[in-house]
This record gives sequence, C-alpha cells and structure tokens, in this order.
Amino acid sequence: MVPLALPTIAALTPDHYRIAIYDEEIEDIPQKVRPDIVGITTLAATARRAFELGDHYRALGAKVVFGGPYVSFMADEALKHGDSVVVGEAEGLWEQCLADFEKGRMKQVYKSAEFTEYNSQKPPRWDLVNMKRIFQVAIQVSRGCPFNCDFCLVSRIFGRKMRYREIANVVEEIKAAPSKYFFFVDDNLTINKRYAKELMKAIKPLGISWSCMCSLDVATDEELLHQMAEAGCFNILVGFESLNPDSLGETQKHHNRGGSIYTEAIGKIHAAGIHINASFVIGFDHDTEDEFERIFKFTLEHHLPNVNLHLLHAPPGTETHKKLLEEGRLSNYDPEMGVGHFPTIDYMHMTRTGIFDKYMETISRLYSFPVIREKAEALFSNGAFTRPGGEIPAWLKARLSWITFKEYVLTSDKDRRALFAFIFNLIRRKQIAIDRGMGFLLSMLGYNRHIREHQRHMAEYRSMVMARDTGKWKDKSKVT
Ligand code: B12
Ligand code: SF4
Repeated sequence: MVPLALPTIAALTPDHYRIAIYDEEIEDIPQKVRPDIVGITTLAATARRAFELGDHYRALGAKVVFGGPYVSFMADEALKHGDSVVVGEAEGLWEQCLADFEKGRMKQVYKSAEFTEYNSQKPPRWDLVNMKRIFQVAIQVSRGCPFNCDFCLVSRIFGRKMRYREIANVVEEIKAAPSKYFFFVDDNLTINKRYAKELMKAIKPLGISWSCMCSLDVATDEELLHQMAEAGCFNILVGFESLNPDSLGETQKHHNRGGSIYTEAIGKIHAAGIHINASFVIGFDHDTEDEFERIFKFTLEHHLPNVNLHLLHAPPGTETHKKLLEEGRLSNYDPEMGVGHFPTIDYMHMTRTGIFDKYMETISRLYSFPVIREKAEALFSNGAFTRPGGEIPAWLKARLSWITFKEYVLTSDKDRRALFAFIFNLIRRKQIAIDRGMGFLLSMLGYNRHIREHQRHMAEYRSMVMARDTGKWKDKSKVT
C-alpha cells in the first residue's frame, strides 16, 4: 500500500497545483523531478531517508515541508532539513502552509490547537498513485483511540476522543477508489459497535474485500462478526501485544485481558472465516526470553499462522520514549532501526544481542513451512474459509498463479510442496475457496521470504546489534 497521508494531502491541495506522488517503497523518484514545493511524510523508521530527500530538494531550490508521526514530535530536527513542519493532522494547516508559500512567508511550524472535525473528507487522490504497483488501498473512517498505551502514538496524534466520518461519505470514497481491496487503517474499527454495524450494512452491497484492525472483543458481538464477514472482511489485525499480564499492565494496555477469553474469541473469529493477524511485542521490563516460547506455543495452540512479532522500540512522542530517555536507556538510539525487527533500547532482562538472536530464532520457527502447515491443518479443518474473496483483475490473477506455481511447485523444498499439496487438496474438495487458498499460500510466502532476506544479512545485522549492546539494564542500573 501507499501511505494514505499522501493522497489525502493531495486532495487538500488547491486545483492550481500540478501534483505528483512518489513512494520509494514501490518506485524510484525520477531524477528529472524539479518541484517548487515538496511534502514529505515521516515515521521514525523513514526519517533518515526523509531528511536526505529534504536536503536534496532544498539544494534544488524547492521549499520542503515535513509532516507525519515522527516530525510531529521532532520538529527541531526536521527544520535542519526543511522549511516547515506540519504538526499532527494536515487538514486546515496544509492549505494554510500553501497559501503562505504563495506569499513567500512560510512559517517554520504549523500546529493547530484543536483536532479537525473529521466528519467527512475529500476522496484521496489515488489517481496520482501508480496503481500498477499496488493492490489494495488504505481507507480511514475514524480517528482517535480512547486508550493510551505507552508504546503507541495514536492517541497522542489523533486524540482520545473518537471522531467518525459520515457513512455516506465513506461509501462515496469506496466507490471512487481504484481497487476492490481495502485496508481500514482505523486503529480499532469496531470500538463503536453501533457505528460499525451501520458501516457494515452500507458497504456490504459494494462487493469489496478488506482487512482491518480491532480488539478481540469484536467476538463478543456475533451479529457484528457475521456482518463483517458478509461485508467482505477476510482478515483482522489484533494487537495482543503481550501474553505477560505484568507487561500489559506496565504498558497501560489494561483492556487486553488474556486467558480463556482469547481462546473463545479467536475460535469465533475463525468460525466466521476471518483470519487473524496476531501482533506481539517483546521487550517490556517484565519480559524475559521466555516470552518468545510463550508466544510461539500460543500461536500454535490457537492456529494462528499470521504472526507479527516485534521487539519493543520507542518512537519519539511515546511515553515509552520519554521514560527510557529519562532513565538513560536509549544509548545509540537509531530511529531507522525502529521497525520492530532490531533491538533499539536497553532491555531490562535481555541483552540486545540476546533478544535479537532469540527473535531471529523464533521468527524462523514461526514461518517454517512445517509449522505453517500444522497450523493450516487445524485452522482450515473448520470449513469456514469457503466464502470467496473479492474480484482480482485477470492480469494479477495470472501473475499470482505463476508466482504460486513457481515458488511452491518448481521447488526442491519438500515442506513447501507439502503445504501446497495440502491447500490444493482442500481447494479441490471445496473445503476452502480457491482465492483464499492462494491468498494464504502467497501471504505465507511473503513472510517466509522476508525472514530469509533477514537471515541472509544476519552476520551484518548481528555485528551492528553487538556494537550497540551495552548489556542488560538490570545489571547496569545496579552498578550506577
Ligand atoms: C496503516 C499503518 C501501517 C501500515 C502502513 C501501510 C501503508 N503504507 O499505508 C503498515 C502495517 C505497513 C505499518 C507498518 C509500520 N508501522 Co504503522 N501505522 C499504520 C497506522 C495504523 C495508520 C497510518 C495511516 O494511514 N493513518 C492515516 C493517515 C491519514 O494519517 P497520517 O499518516 O498520520 O497522516 C496525517 C498526519 O500525520 C499528517 N501528515 C502525515 N504526513 C504528512 C506529510 C505532510 C507534508 C503533511 C503536511 C502532513 C502530513 O496529515 C495526515 C492527515 O491528517 C498508524 C496509526 C495511525 N492511526 O495513524 C500506524 C503508525 C504510523 N505505524 C507505526 C509504526 C511504529 C510502524 C512500524 C515501524 C511497525 C513496527 N514494526 O514497529 C512499521 C514501519 C513501516 C515502514 N516501512 O515504515 C507508528 C509510527 C510511530 C513513528 N513515530 O514512527 C504508528 C503511528 C502507530 C503507533 N503504534 O504509534 N503501519
Ligand atoms: S495500542 Fe491500540 S489501544 Fe493502545 S493506544 Fe494504540 S491504538 Fe489505542
């Protein structure tokens, strides 16, 4: 996906601007581009590159404006590489920034005292995005989160009071989008069940396929779960974060309660034919290396093949960042490494090298084909994944079929071939819809490839981690 911020901001830009959007995740920025003004979005993980681009375009004489979660808390750093920073939401501020640009009087910082109204918005300018390189588009219907987990920026950027778009406005956007596949980037799409049910009713006739994020309590409302499945939901990302109750308490994620509630909820979601993308974080002060095994076993017992395992990091603006900075635990801090795959802080009970080695070992096991197959056998035995997914353009179908065939059949890896044979048999016996079976094989391949890529650079990464390793914080804090 292309970050939603860019087509959203393009939609706010007055008509007399000629706009181009580039996303380096999917394409190179052409050398010949000579803009008058550039807007760059930033996360901690992308800030270094964003600043490099800022320097580059400034040297070419362009005005450079930064926005997004990283610079919203690091404006001073950003201003070394650009002319202006838009703090928080762009709506209202970006238009003001452009008006000032035209008068030659840009301010350094644009910041609003209030959150935007956010009951409707103009459709994002997907027409400016290279759709040949992407498959699904992002959509947002709400902003804010009533919770305030220490490691998260959401309520700090968008506030704790939920704001919702009018459903008719959302439907209009979906109809105008260039894809039938969507990712709702709302941090909890179902937190307001009444709104969620209205939304489901409105989008069901649109025939789209989509994934979203929500908490497990969605399963307490079977009507809603059923409506979601009917409206095209095929995957829910759930932030379990930790299976260690002390760590959940430590990070203020009190609403994750664990225990048998999880088992029941996961079972219900799977019974609705919806996959769960289970997201975990390891590295809280109460965590030891045992957490890795606990998560591994949990995902095996609950038949969860899609697992996102992250090492705790501390983006600026979060409470975690504030606390670790005060305690002196961000030595050698490199935001670019804050993608969840690398240790970036001084952990209480684990060395950086220790946590990294354990992380690599665990993700390699999680995404080994025999483990995926064991989970798939249990997961698909419930027969709930027979509802077909959405439409895929013919050219893409042909491409995906070829990739699946090449990677799963023309391979000497017998575990991979065994997984393919298993899924293929389910498809043949109509126990799983063909596109869902293919989608599963492709997503597992994606994870597996990512891990193999990581393993290929293991020596280089490990020496980088070792160079920054100053031991367990528990030992150091005793000394100081
Ligand atoms: C969807 C999403 C993803 C998707 C991104 C897919 C995509 N390409 O769109 C995926 C799953 C890949 C992802 C990955 C990661 N994500 Co993420 N993600 C989100 C999420 C949930 C929604 C982002 C979004 O689309 N928001 C809607 C848009 C409209 O909001 P926005 O981008 O903030 O833009 C608004 C303003 O910030 C501002 N703005 C933004 N850019 C600009 C630029 C200019 C010029 C201007 C004027 C204004 C402006 O205007 C916009 C409109 O008001 C956010 C949480 C959230 N609610 O925002 C986390 C979030 C952005 N992710 C976060 C993180 C940490 C990550 C990961 C590092 C995860 C990890 N492993 O730890 C990776 C990094 C990926 C990478 N390569 O960089 C953090 C970022 C913290 C930080 N400072 O870096 C967030 C804030 C969540 C959190 N828990 O705190 N993520
Ligand atoms: S982690 Fe989820 S629940 Fe916690 S503040 Fe962030 S968005 Fe809200």
